[in-house]
Amino acid sequence: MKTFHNPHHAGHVGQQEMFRGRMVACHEVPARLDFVLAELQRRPLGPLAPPAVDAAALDAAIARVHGARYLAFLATAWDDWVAMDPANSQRDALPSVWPLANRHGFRHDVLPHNFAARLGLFSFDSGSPLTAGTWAAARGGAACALAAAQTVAGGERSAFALTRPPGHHAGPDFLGGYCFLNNAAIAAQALRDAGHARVAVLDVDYHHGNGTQTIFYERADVLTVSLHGDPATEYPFFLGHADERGAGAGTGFNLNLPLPRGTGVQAWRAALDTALRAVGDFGADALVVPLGLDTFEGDPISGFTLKTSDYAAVGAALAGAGLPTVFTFEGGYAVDEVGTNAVNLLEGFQRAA
Ligand code: SP5
Ligand code: ZN
Repeated sequence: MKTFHNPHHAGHVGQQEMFRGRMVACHEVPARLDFVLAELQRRPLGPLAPPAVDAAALDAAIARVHGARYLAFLATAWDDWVAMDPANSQRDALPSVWPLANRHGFRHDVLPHNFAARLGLFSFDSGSPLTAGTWAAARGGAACALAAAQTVAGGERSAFALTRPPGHHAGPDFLGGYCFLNNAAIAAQALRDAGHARVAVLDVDYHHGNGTQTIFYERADVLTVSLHGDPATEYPFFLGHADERGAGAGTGFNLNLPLPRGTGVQAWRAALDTALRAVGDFGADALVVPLGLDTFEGDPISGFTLKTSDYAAVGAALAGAGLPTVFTFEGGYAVDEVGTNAVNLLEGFQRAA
């Protein structure tokens, strides 16, 4: 399979994230991608290149998923942050005030002039630092997703968008969970726009793919399925329960399979089989897999216990869907092992495909 890697990723480098009243070192670091790239050079699965997509086509693909007001915010966010105070150039931008939801009476329709307020309006956590290179890195990641979708729409069996920051927590008009643009959603929408009638998203990251769920929640043409740590105890907490089945025309086209912290490979694989049956029943003609490796037993912020030796079979099971497949790189914070785990899964897919 072709891999499109993001040459701008290292410009997004957060210093610290807020965690329970303390600032702690960021888990989502540039070395994550470098380890996957190094492992793909050791065990090649196919061509490895930066994406070559038309700038106007890229902006159009991003705008199919994210709102204009949010994109305008992101494009100038760093400059606006530094304009607040020149000393901010040495600090990450993190929000500290939020409007919650409209039902609390706070206005979402009036755009604040104050940048700190705008950052809160478009964020749902204080763990996702926005830095000098964030916009270029996020846009470069969307280019990887679009290039991967174009490759698969052009007839190849699979493609991998190797990028960071990750994407599956980002919604139509919000960032969070280390995510700014939803690469998996951009790929899914690009597949729809290229003529695939029914696209399934099967999210295997440890954390619920809340952004992707929200983007497609009222649509019947994109099935969203996620297996993840139970939001009753696990991030992102406020979405990802089993009773969320979609709304309006999308009713029945979202499936959440929450699993308790501590879940091991046997129960996780059973949930994956349930997810794959749903993809088959839906009659998908293309598949997007937001590929998080934070299900790994050694992950520092997660709670499942999959082993390095489990991932090849996971890839083979995904290949069993028999669908043209785009992978997008999401979480996975055991940095030393993330490359081996990712390539084990992708190699398992490719051997079985
Ligand atoms: C893409 C993705 O996997 N995003 C995950 C975002 C999780 N953010 C909250 C994690 C907080 C963990 N902090 C642990 C500190 C341990 N000292
Ligand atoms: Zn995750």
